[in-house]
Amino acid sequence: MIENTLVLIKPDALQRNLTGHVVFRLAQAGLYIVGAKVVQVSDALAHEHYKHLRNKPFFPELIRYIKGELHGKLSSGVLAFVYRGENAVQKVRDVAGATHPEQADPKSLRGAYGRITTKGVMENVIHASSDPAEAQREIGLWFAPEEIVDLEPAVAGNASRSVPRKAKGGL
Ligand code: IDP
Ligand code: MG
Repeated sequence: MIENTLVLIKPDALQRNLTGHVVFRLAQAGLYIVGAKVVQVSDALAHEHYKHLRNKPFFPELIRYIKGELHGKLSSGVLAFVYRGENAVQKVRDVAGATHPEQADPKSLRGAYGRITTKGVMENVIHASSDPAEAQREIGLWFAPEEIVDLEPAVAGNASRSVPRKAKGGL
């Protein structure tokens, strides 16, 4: 089934210039981007996004993390994407790896680049929606409907070939 899912490149990944790597890995998984922007995360958005964790002891530090307050001025936002593709939610979770960086497969993004801070927050490179219902909720939080392009899979899959062909036709 073709699904949409939310991906956030978190401040730790921005600080370490991992964006290209993340985008490359998700393209290799056969997924394509239908929405993208840089976001300075407000307190309200951070709280709503992580509301399922509000009673956890690490919650205040998690809010500071996603708002970019732990990684310096140049990383004080996140990059937000909507990815689309067959089974997109699970595919992104697989590329991301387990939540806990030390338990994540070393070949996954979190296994390779994640860490646990001294305050106990898992800085794990990307956010990936956990299931299709959560993906829909999160995409609604981070994106307005008109910010998401209505690409069809066949068009996206042929994008690299169809662009020059169209260009020859005088576009
Ligand atoms: P997920 O990101 O794999 O879906 P969630 O349980 O939704 O995992 O947690 C959201 C984020 O909160 C994680 O990505 C991580 O940054 C942080 N986090 C989750 N569990 C813990 C924990 O036990 N200690 C510290 N930080 C955590
Ligand atoms: Mg989650």
